[in-house]
Order: sequence, then structure tokens, then C-alpha cells
Amino acid sequence: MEKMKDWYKDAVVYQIYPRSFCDSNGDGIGDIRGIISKLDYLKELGVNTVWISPCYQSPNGDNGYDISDFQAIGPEYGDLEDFKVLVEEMHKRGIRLLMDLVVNHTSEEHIWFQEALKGKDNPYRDYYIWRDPVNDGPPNKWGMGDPGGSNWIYDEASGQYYLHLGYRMQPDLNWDNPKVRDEIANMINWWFDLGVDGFRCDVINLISKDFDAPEGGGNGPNLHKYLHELHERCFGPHNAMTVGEVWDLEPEESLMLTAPEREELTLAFQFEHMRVGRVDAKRFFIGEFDPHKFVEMLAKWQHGLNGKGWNALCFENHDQPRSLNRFGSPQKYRRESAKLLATLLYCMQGTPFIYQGQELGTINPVFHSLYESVDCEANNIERYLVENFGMEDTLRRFSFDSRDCARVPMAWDDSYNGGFTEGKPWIKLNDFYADINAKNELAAKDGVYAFYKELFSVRASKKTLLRGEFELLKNEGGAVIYRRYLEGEKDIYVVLNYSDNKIKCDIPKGEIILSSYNRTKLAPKLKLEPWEALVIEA
Ligand code: TEU
Ligand code: CA
Repeated sequence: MEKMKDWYKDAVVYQIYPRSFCDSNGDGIGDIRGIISKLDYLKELGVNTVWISPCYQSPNGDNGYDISDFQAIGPEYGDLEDFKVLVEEMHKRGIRLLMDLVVNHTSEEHIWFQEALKGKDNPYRDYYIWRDPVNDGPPNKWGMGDPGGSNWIYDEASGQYYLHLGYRMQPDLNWDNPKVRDEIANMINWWFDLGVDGFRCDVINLISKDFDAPEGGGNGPNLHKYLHELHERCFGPHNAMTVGEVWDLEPEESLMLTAPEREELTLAFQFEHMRVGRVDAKRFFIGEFDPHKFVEMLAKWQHGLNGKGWNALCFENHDQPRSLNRFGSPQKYRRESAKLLATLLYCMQGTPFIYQGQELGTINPVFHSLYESVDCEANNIERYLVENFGMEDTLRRFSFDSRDCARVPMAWDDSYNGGFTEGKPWIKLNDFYADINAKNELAAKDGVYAFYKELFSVRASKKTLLRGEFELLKNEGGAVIYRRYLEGEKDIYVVLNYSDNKIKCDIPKGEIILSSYNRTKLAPKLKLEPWEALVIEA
């Protein structure tokens, strides 16, 4: 499928968490054939790129982010023949495919790690990061403060520790070993040869370690060297879209990874706005959400990358709870706030990323018991939360902020299991699936899916929205107004009432090109409805 040089700037990316998207064979687990059956639903929405979370062979300690064979499809998802059909069916529809590149670590069950455990002389030993004990303990204090504990695991057989910056079942690869870099580059090109168009790059800033850092361990001295090497050997020759998952960077640091002249990645997620509403940015610690602080952070990144890089526009993914519960009004104004958040985000400069179900205004499930929670990250912290806050409050925190909030199955209709599976689902269903599902949203006259579809259609037709610059004009008292502008094109204004109240505000003159309340004409002193979103072309 021919690709323009900067095709990633016109991408509209839909993230699929394959385990929970659509089950075609009744085993309760989503699979590739299930994805194929829903490609027209995605095409209709206006999606032209799909990012699939890992569907490789994995023991699923971290639901596929612990890979035991980078070049094998996990049998629960299907096989390589199914995958080839998926690529063909996607490309037939003008949909490109990003796979998840999880190469900071492997599963402990990967053959390389099993070999490395055999001893210090094993040829795979240096595929991982081993250190001798220091004062009879771990080499440093990394991870000591985290719920999961030290990032070092002691291997009795060899008397050494090995590093895992992620979860216990994910030993870190040693990227300083050129053999590792060769293995990964060859694997990436193998997927390109199968027709893959790019990658989402998992915790990619961890692949080079900064061993002088007191915590965290990523952003090491060779990060840019290794990424540039991958660009030269893999990404560049295939004109690939690559989006890095990186945390805690400032715009100028992100540009070091994504500015075109760097020849490393094409864009990177930034998550600074995702921390608003959490105490000290910590998951499960619920704080006050300030919509204007939230908008301010988004504006910071619009200005920070403008003209130099490109934003990944993202409110949801498989690690984040539903955005309506965090940033919207999940009960009283569910559809209205879903439309406001979509307009706020996707009229900005950058590439839209939509997580499965977001286009339906999906809200979080409710966790009634710890047994309903399966995520390893939640499992690591549940004891601490129960001991310090009690069971009821722990379940409240899980229902607000657990990664499982995004991982309960997609609801296709109000039939048995929400149309996700004919079998027993691998995880609980969303408590609200009988009401909030694709069938109901597509049938509703004010459905969220139809609004997303209209939004992406308007967006694709306006160069000002696709390439224009950004200026925040108002961000207070519930009112948010920003301008997009491009030389030779009409200005476009986004006007939002980010509140439960009706508010009066000065509305820019022009023609309405999108309205979440189906408004057709403007008045100078308009009263905006609660959570109303308006897009006006001057
Ligand atoms: O996420 C890494 C990551 O940053 C999140 O897990 C985050 O640290 C955590 O949710 C903070 O509360 C990537 C994948 O997206 C995630 O699903 C994997 O669990 C992780 O890497 C390890 O591969
Ligand atoms: Ca299945």
C-alpha cells in the first residue's frame, strides 16, 4: 500500500486490545478473525490506521506485553495465516496496520532468557542485564519504593541479579549488546515483509539505561543512537509510522525523539495531561480534576511541538481508565461530554488516537470484588490499598483508575455477553454493556459514534484542522475557545462549555461546521448548553 512521506500526519488511529475486541470462535478471548469481522465498522467511523496491542505468543503475565516469541502469533489469537488475511483485508479497505513493538524486555519464558538462566557462559547470558550483589543485596535501589518492589531479581544458580524495569515476568533486554540489536532489527523487518505499516513502541525510552539515575533507569546515554540505528535499518527504508510510548518528558525532550531531522521516531505519546486529577500523578490516588489545568497542559504540548514535531492526540488506551470517568460526566452528560472531549482533542494539531469503545462513549465498569480484577499492576498494589483504605475504598479506586477499566470486552450489542463472545469471557463484562454498546449508539439519533464519524469527516476536509497552528483564546469559567489557523485558509474556532452549567460567552463569527447539539445558527451572545461543543469556520 503506497504511503506518502508524512502519511502519519493524516492517520486516524484506532487502538484494538485484541483480547477484548471480538471473539470469533467462542473461547471467550478476542482474536484476529474477530478483528477482521469488524473492519467495515472501523472504516465507516473514518479510521485509516489500526494499532493492535500485542497478539504474539505470550504466557500473558502482563496480557501479552510479556512476549515469549516475537515472530509467532499467540494461538489464542489465531495464526500467521489469519494475520496475513488481516493485513490483506485492512489494506483492501485503505486501513494501515501498526503492531506493538515491545522490545525493552521479553517474557521470562522467552527461549533467550531460558538459555541465559543456564549460566554465565551461555551465549544468551548477555542478552539480559546481570549484576553481582552489592553488600549482599540488589545492585541499586531501583523499584524499592514501588508496589512491585525491587527491579532486581536474585538468581540463586549464578549468584547474580537480573534487571526488570517492568513487572517481575519481564526481564529487560541488554540493548548494549549488538547481538540483541541485530535480533530486534531482523524481527522488525520480518514484520515489515508481512505488510505491517509501522509500530507503537512500548516504553521505548527505557531501552538505554542510565545507571547513574536514582530511580527509573531509562533515557540512557545510547537511547538516540539505538533509535537512529533502528530508523536506518528498519523504519526509514519502510517509510514507517512509529509512535513511541514515553513518560515524563518535556516537549523539547520529546522532539529529540521525534523531530523529522532526528530520524528516530515519527511521533510520541505524551501523558502529562493524563496525570491531572490524580494525587501526585499516582494511579489509584484520586485527586481534584481541574478542566482548565487539563486544557492548559494540552495547549502546552500544542505550542511545544508546533512547527517542529507532531502530537499524538490521546485520552485513552489499554493502560488508562475511560476518559469520561476521569475528564467527563459519565452519568449525567455521558454523550454530551464524550462529544466535547472528542472535539477538544481531535480538533487540535496532531494524529488522533481512539481506543476501542471510546467512539461509543464507553464508561468504566464497576469492580464489586477483587476477584474481578485481573491486571498485574492492580494485583501488585491491592494489599497496600486494602490495608490502608479498606476493601470498599479499594474497589472504588479500582473502578476509577484500574487498567482493567479499559480491558473489559467491547460491547457490540445488548445480547448475551454484549455480542463479544458466545463463550465465557476471559474477564468480566462492562456493567453497562446492555445500554452502552455499538448497536444502541449507532441507532441513537444523538449517538456518540455518529458524532465521531462526523468529526473525523469534517477534520479530513479542512486543511486548517489537518495542518494549521493552534492558539488558546479562552480557558476559564467553563469556557474553552481555541483557534486553528493556516496561511491561505479560513480560521477555525473550537468553542466548548466544559461544565455542567449553561454559560454565556462571546462566540466568534462564522459558519457552524460541527455542533454537538445540532445547532445551525449563531447569535453573538449565545448561551452554551452544558458540555456543548461548537466548531466554527470564520
Ligand atoms: O506501559 C508502561 C507504562 O508506562 C504503564 O504500564 C504505566 O507504567 C503504568 O500503567 C502506570 O500506572 C507499557 C504498556 O502499555 C503496558 O500495558 C505494559 O504493562 C508495560 O509497558 C510493560 O510492557
Ligand atoms: Ca477467540
